[in-house]
Amino acid sequence: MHCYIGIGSNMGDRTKNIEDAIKGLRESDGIKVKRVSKIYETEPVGPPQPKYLNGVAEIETELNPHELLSVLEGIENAMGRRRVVRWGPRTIDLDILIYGDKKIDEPDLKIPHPLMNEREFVQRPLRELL
Ligand code: GSY
Repeated sequence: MHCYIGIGSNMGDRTKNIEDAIKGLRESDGIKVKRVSKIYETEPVGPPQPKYLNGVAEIETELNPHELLSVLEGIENAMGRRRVVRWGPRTIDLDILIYGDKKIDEPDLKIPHPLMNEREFVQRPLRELL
């Protein structure tokens, strides 16, 4: 399936975090990274916090949406992400934005990502790849 993954970081070495996350995607079974957008520095949306680096990766995957989510969470956890403050700063954030033309509305997984059309930090890199 053809998918788009949102990537963001605003803690620590943001550039390295983004690179490590993309490396994590490349090394994951069942995922092929096709293209990566430019990485943009963006103003934080939500509570006051440091600026983000944001980008989007286009992937092909054999994984179903829940398996893909679990791989993304595995990469986040391996990179030391802790879910402390909702909408707060994070080392790395990986979101499934689009999974083919599939629509899912479950408590733990909503596809397409419900806020992606309102977020310029998602739209700008995504436009490059669509
Ligand atoms: O939703 C992802 C985390 N996040 C971001 C982000 O990735 N970029 C920007 N610019 N602001 C954000 N606020 C939150 S929460």
